[in-house]
Amino acid sequence: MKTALITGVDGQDGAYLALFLLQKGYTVYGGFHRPDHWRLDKLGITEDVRLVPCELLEPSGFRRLLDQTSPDEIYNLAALSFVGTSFTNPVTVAEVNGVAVGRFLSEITPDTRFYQASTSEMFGNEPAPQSEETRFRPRSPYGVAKLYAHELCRNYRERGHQVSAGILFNHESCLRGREFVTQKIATAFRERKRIRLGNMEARRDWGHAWDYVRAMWMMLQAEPDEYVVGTGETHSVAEFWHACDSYMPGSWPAIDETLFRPTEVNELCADYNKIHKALGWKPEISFDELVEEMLAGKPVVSATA
Ligand code: GDR
Repeated sequence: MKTALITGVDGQDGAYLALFLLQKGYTVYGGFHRPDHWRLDKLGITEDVRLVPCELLEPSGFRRLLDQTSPDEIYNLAALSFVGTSFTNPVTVAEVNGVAVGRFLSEITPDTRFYQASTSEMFGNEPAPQSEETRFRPRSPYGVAKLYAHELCRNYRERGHQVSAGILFNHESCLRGREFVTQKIATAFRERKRIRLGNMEARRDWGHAWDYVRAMWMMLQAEPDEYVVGTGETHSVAEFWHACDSYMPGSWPAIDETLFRPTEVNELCADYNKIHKALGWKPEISFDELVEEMLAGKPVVSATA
């Protein structure tokens, strides 16, 4: 039986990945920062995950975590994930999303399989569709910090370590935090409230997180590499709003200039050919199914489903 350590187990991806790995028979350790296990509760797996405190900014924290858990596979999902606030706290974001990854990598043996959560934010405004060949030009402190970690992972891989990185495009579900635009919109529809939004012309490639945790696992079963993961479809924020509106009518949002980002990423759309050809991965949950789930507020998968 294999043992996996997931940092950031309380986040959307951490919770889904824990469920996925438990279903595969893994012993799953879940690193958490502040205990907030509502997603694990919702998936019905809180009792099955071995929860361990994980302090990313504490230099000896990783060593302790590794000694405690002896993992075959590590999925490093812990991060400050909201791009919007990274503009006002660039230093903390650099420490958590960048430097801490270096601390982790320097503690593991070359044969430990390590997955790093990289992001399409690293592409900035490079023309869509973006692939592994696209130049990185991040437009936020969040993207800059993630790019540092991404390049460090590449360096460790070139030195013979089993380090892979998934360049994941936006991925959502009903477990998404309310600060992200899809959940903000879906919640407004569910609660029949009018909200304020920023740039509704921004375009994103929105997939379902359940499909994306499968891609993470597939990467760690193969030769270490980096892969773009997305759907190849792009929609504007306004289109996401209209998709919700077609299921249940809502009130058109007020536009709030203070919610615009100082530097925006205009259009993201994944060219996921590499992972499809090399590992056979493709998304299985459609945009419409995603919207339906988010409006219903109930996960399509769970331990009891
Ligand atoms: P993103 O997701 O920044 O792409 O990062 P987010 O949902 O925050 O923004 C998507 C787009 O919507 C526009 N927008 C708004 N965004 C938010 N949050 N709130 C609003 O009111 C609003 N109005 C318009 C934004 O300007 C943006 O263009 C997500 C995160 O999960 C990252 O951690 C991850 O790395 C990337 O996806 C891939």
